[in-house]
Amino acid sequence: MEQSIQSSYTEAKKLYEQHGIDVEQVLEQLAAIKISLHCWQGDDVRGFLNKEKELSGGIAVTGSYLGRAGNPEELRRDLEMALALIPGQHKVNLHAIYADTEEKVELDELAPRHFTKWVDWAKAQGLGLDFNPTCFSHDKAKDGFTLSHPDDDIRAFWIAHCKAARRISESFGQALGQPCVTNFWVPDGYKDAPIDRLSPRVRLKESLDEIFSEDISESYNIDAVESKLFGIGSESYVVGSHEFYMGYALSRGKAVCFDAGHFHPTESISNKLSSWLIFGDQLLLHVSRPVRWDSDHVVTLDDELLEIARELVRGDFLDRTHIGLDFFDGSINHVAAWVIGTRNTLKALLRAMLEPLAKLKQIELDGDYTSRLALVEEFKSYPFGAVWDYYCAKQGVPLREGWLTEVKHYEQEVLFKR
Ligand code: RNT
Ligand code: ZN
Repeated sequence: MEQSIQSSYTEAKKLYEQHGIDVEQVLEQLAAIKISLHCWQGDDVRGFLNKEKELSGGIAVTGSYLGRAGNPEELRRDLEMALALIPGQHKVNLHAIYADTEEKVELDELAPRHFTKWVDWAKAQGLGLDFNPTCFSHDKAKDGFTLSHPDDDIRAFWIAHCKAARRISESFGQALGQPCVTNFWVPDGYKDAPIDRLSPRVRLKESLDEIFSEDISESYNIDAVESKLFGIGSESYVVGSHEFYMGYALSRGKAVCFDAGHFHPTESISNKLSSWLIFGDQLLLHVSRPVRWDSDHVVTLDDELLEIARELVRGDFLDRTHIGLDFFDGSINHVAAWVIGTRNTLKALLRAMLEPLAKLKQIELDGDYTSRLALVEEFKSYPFGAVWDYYCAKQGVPLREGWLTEVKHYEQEVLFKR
């Protein structure tokens, strides 16, 4: 390791230690965290099953940056590139439409065999896998409804797809020796104010109960449900609202997925996590960045990301939290987007771990809010960057913006030649 990295780290460590922070232990804790990289950033949420289908479900990717992955091999290669530039051991999050198969297969017929290549790859790379049924970009989701559709046959199709998804997840969990988180998000909703808000919600509840009636061990698969306030075309009403899934997950022992972009623009998820985790057991995060709407921008190291990380650290929630990313920016290099978003998420966690928690908690209990504000603000300019650099060097990944040179090289040699 470069001498200056080591000496800056040693100096920084001394400063943190003055506040009782064990930096070595913090780095061990950080190394144990797995971030789930969402495969769909790599190809603008297209997938490989129905490539000709347009993205639907009220989500949108803008931008046409060259070089997005066009097949599973390219996507895996791009993920390998990104993962080589991110410290730690992580997971990859697949959507059902990313099946790697020559077979012409419908969503309700998908099976573990259609994902064998992904599993072999994950094993070889030492990665975990997470999974999602894809309840959009499909003819049967054209009118905006899936699991809550009034038509029995359409509902049955999506129920069969979601059941298939859980079996695939189970196979991932078994093969990789770590649980696969299956996240259920459906776009169902109305553009304009509905007359009947209740019936679609009752149907969604019944569909989910049917899907979850198949017993699958939690050591292989963990189910999560993701709410949303609105989408494009479902501005007035979304069936799977926050309250719906809070009730559902609590009564059924499921995890709740909080996506940072799925609430009112001035509402933030950081303030919700502690409430959920008093009553619920597990949490899934979709770390994302809404800009004026659920725009799914690449996450930056902003106040909300830091606040989310602080909540996880301060509440000691990391053991019960699955951290997934969910953004898709088609206007920049697809690999760089993963690297920026994941490194930022890790940096936010590191910064949160490097706060004098015991001291701050005591100060707050003593009612000394002046010191609370003063310390939190001063810690913002403590040398966490020196600790981050040391961590990257120790983990064998590029320091600071050094990763960008590698991405630019990869772009010239591989991505722009596609
Ligand atoms: C949509 C949800 C959902 C999707 C992915 C592709 O608003 O956030 O998580 O982004 O399933
Ligand atoms: Zn999401």
